[in-house]
Amino acid sequence: MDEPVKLLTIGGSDSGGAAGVQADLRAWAVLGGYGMCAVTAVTAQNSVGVKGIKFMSSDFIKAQVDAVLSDYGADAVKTGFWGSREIVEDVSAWLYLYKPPNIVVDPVLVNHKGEEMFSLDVTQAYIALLFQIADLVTPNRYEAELLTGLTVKTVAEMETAVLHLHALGPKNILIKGGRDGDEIVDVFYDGDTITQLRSPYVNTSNTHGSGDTLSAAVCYWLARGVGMGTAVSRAHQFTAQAIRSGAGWRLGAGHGPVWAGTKG
Ligand code: PXL
Repeated sequence: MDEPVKLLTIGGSDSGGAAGVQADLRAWAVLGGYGMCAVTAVTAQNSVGVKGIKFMSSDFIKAQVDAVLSDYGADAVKTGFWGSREIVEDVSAWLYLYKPPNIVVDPVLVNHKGEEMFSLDVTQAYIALLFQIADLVTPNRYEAELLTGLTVKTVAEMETAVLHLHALGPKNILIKGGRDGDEIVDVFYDGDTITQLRSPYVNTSNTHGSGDTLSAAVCYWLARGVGMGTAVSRAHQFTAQAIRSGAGWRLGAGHGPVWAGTKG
């Protein structure tokens, strides 16, 4: 048997199954990777909103990371919903210790409505610690604004922002979820060349989990060793397909999920 790549997500649980570790593990199962998870927080949420959040202690998050990295190891790691300075400081220390390859940092800081989720010290800790070990950071445009202080709306502004974000330390930057007329645009910068990734805009509110699916898919392809540019481009296509597949689904009364799986 060809052994599946080993992937670890360190992020939050979404009881609604759309985002967070549920989205990551689903994307990895569909793609053919072996997914592991260290849960940072448990959320009570559905398509309408987040009803509650309980953070795990950073000691217990570290225990989960330690358990899997000291035994299974990982070919790539994704970070998601961390949400407190203490967690960023304590858990990134564990990543500095184990030095897993292919660290993808999804800086979950602003929700899809553009509302900041945590206090500024969390953003600062991301830049000081996680950005310095990240192979790739994948903000949405609101997160790019928070992290750079710039306005990030147009594709030209996304192209300026990737340069600013790269100067903060990460090896590669992908700003996701831009819009240009009838296309969705992600902007990728590898420290050398800026690349636009485009796919047709799909008129649906079922985009919950799209960012997680994208960064999880990049993580998978990095673990497969295809190289950053190819990983980002395949992940963009995978996510566009997941948005198309979930577009007509009526699940809940609000912001529905993307669907990276198959039917039946
Ligand atoms: O999509 C970002 C995200 C990550 N992790 C958790 C979430 C969300 C957004 O809802 O709930 C747990």
